[in-house]
Amino acid sequence: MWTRESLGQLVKEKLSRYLLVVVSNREPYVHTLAGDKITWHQPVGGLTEALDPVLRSSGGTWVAQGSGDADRKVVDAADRVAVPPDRPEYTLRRVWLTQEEVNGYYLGFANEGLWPLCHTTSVPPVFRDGDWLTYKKVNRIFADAVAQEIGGRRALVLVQDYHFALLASYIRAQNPGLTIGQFWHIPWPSFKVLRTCPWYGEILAGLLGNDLLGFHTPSYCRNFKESVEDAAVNGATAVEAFPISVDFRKISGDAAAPEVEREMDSLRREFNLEGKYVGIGMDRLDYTKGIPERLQALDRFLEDNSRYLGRVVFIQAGMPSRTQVGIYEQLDRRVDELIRGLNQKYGTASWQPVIPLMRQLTPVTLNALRRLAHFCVVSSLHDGMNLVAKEYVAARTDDDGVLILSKFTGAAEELAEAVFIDPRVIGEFAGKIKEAIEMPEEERRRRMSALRRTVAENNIYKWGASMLSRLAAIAEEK
Ligand code: GDG
Repeated sequence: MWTRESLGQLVKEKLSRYLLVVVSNREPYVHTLAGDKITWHQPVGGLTEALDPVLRSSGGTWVAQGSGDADRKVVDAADRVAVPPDRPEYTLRRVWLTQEEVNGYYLGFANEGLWPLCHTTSVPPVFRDGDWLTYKKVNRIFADAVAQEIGGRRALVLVQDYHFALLASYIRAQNPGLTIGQFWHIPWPSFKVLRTCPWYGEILAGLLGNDLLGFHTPSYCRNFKESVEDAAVNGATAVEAFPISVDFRKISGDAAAPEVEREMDSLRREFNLEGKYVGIGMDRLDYTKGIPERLQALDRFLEDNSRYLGRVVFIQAGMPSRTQVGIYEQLDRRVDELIRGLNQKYGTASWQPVIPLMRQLTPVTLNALRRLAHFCVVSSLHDGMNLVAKEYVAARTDDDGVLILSKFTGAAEELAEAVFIDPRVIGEFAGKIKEAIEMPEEERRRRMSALRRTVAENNIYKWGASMLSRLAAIAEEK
């Protein structure tokens, strides 16, 4: 079983001759001003949760966009700061972008173009030439920062995600001998869908600048290889599946802490949860996560099963995200309306079926919610992996709780003992909520222990170790 220690060992044995450079849009630590004091936090999102433990084991440099209002105050003359700020283990190199650059590259091309292109939902991608030019420009800015960090050293570069489709080829143009890998955290579409992007040829060629390209599942790898074939572009990139995961041991340990139990008590009191069946949904507010569908299924469940009125409470937690993009604003409003509608339709003076918790929650509260929940709903319409599902499993040290999981998540390929749903088939989905609530204890325990074994073994350190050993092996062959 891979652990933080064994990954650290692997890094020492195989990577000590190299500087490890990770590149992502979002930084793993953000510094902000609170009055005249500087504070810091780790932002929400699967990517940071997944990669910080890897760099903390390996040391090295993480290159990312500076986004906090105190970020510039804490960097040195070369825009570097040691992190984690309270116990430095590696270097964060911040890249500064103008608002116009962020609009075109991040909000525009990455989030209004590539995100909907790669996720098959009903939201169409928007492709503006101006956004594309800015995306290329920002990929060049990051390539220059990476080159500066590396200098003349031997390095392994690990690029993250769809914000940097062109980065590997730009880095390679400056430094042909480097070993570069990239992990694409979202699905890869079929060629029929991909070619609706006017610049798909350049995107494929850019990604083929990598020595190694990772996706969560074999089916995304297949889609990519077929795209390369159908588009008749060439490259010698190894394309392989590396299913991402969570720090199972840490979450299990943290979830069992006494302060989590105190928080569970206080949530029980605050929301009157005693004696109720508690369900949770816990997502970044994104249209790919199937949140309206989940609320509709809950509505149908209550409509069909009136004996559960007053006995089930669903807590929808999670942060609004990408709020500058119009479609996200619309989603926030729709979720809000659906929740209000449900509470008006069924609520009484002493009971509301849905409790919205749309604010930044601490890890203690998140773990308390996971432990309180008889069932957790992950209803994505399409999701590269989904870490929420794995975190729920990791927190259930009591071997209890039911995971209701959309079959359109990468996680569904690993978590075989979940209760599977097609989130668009509302009647069936409602039936699965009932099934989860009524599942006999013995079956819940059998399923949860099996899920826990899977996530314990296929943890974040295994993900990091497999990608890094592949990359190191490629570097050795050069
Ligand atoms: C992308 C891919 C892939 C959520 N709400 C709060 C909060 N969270 C945390 C969760 C989890 C993370 O955010 C979300 O991770 P996901 O994997 O579910 O989803 P994306 O953000 O869409 O991530 C996804 C992932 O990349 C990794 O490759 O799995 O498929 O779409 O860790 O717990 N955390 C806090 N407050 C919240 O309100 N603190």
